[in-house]
Amino acid sequence: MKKLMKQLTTLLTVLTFTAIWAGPAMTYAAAPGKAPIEIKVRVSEKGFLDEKGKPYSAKRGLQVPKDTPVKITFIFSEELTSLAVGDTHQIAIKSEDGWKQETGSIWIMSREASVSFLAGENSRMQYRAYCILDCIGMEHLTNLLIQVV
Ligand SMILES: [Cu+2]
Repeated sequence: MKKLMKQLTTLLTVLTFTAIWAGPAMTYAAAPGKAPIEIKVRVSEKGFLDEKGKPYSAKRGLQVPKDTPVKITFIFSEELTSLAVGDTHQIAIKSEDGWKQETGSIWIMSREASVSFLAGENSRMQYRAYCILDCIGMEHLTNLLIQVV
């Protein structure tokens, strides 16, 4: 009896791992040929900035190709001379249908956090990224538009 229980436990463990590994594989199978893209976005009291430090705005957002696995990495980029260097940010990304994901928090000692999603999944056309914590400059961290093209 004990031996049978042990075998069952082993079987369950194997099944669990199979499910974990099969999950992401199936997501990618739905989008054959589309290579994943990674976008880095800097976060500071000035707002969301591109890798060169140029701000995103209502008129200047991100565009991601449909059916492409997208990873957006947010990078804590406060200047050391600013009070905001003591801040913590945490970014949520939300779509028009209510789908939402949150990054971990980013701060001076842990500067990067990401969200990953399949662009355009369930007919989503647009996403919006914003900071969900009280921070200096939070009025500039309310509206990074990500459009599916
Ligand atoms: Cu913030």
